[in-house]
Amino acid sequence: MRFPPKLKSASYCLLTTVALTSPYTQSAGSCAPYSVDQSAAFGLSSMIGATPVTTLTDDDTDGPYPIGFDFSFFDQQYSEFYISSNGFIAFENTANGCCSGRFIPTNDSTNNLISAYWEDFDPPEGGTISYRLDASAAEKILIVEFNGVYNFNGPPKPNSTWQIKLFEDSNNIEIHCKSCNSDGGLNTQGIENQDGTIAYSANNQDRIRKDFSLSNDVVRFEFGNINTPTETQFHTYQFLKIEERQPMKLIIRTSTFDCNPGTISLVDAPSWITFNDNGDGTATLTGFPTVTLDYPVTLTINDGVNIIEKTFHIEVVEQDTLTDDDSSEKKQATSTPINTSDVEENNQSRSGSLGFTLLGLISLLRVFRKKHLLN
Ligand SMILES: [Ca+2]
Ligand SMILES: [Ca+2]
Repeated sequence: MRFPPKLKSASYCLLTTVALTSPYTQSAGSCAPYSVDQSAAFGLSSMIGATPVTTLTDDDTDGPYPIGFDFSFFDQQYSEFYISSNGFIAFENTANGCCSGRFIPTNDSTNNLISAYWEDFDPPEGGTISYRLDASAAEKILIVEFNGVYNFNGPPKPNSTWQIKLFEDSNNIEIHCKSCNSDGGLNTQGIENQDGTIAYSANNQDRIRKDFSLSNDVVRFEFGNINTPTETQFHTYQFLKIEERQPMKLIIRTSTFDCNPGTISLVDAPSWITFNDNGDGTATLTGFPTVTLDYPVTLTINDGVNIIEKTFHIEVVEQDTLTDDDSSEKKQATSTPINTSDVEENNQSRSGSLGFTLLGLISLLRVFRKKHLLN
């Protein structure tokens, strides 16, 4: 469902996490257990004899339902799955993902999932949701179908039809979008691992929290087809914008040519920034900026063979000047990414006073704005 603008804004910052960016076909800091293939033939499977799922209401998850075989997802075995009415399935009873497709990977309340076309869907408005085990071939296939399902506020918006298929032997995943029709919201298609640290999606980031539609489209996530990085690189935006007098926690992600974590070192940064190499291919920058300025920060990764140096810019702006319109998409458009990118920030430096952890610069700022408004 959608909230009235003011209420939605408040709820949004409590329920939603937003990362500035997200990967694509592999995670920074590790080698990839999946490859993404868009060359397979599109085709919806027969749903004759399928089990209907009639209990899903708006913004709801239901399950567990039987997969029908043991399925390996990011190296974990599952025999059951859950369905969210907002367009994804999961291997644990996650939040329902209201009310639009989120960034993946993001460690939030919705992880461990396969998203065909995550947005604000509302099953009671029409269409059917069902699942079926196809055991007609040597390799069993689980098919989960959304057929003619409407977004919230339903007709006259166009409905959407897709299938998610899980394959027993290969542990591959296919998403077949017959008609995934945007209502102008932000959709997410892809897969995300158990702790929200690795995700895969087709077309780089064009299907992660974006307004897109698909017709007769298929994406296959092939398990065990290792995408070994061929170079050592930073996965973080070159330019970041934050507000003054707010605690900053910024995670820099890197990956190396051999998939082993490199050593990240600080070369140059303003005195208010504290640097830590986390030893897992990430480094954390924390600090409390009090002066508005453009601050260059220079880091290196040592992958054991070469040392890669990169300079980032953190622009500190006046308080309350970043608006909700400073959406991550706009930031993304105006930033210069260094290859792919991944930036996270959370409010742990607030001593847990909010009782939860947020990832994402935008969320943090929204929380502060909300607190400011409430105070
Ligand atoms: Ca997540
Ligand atoms: Ca919904």
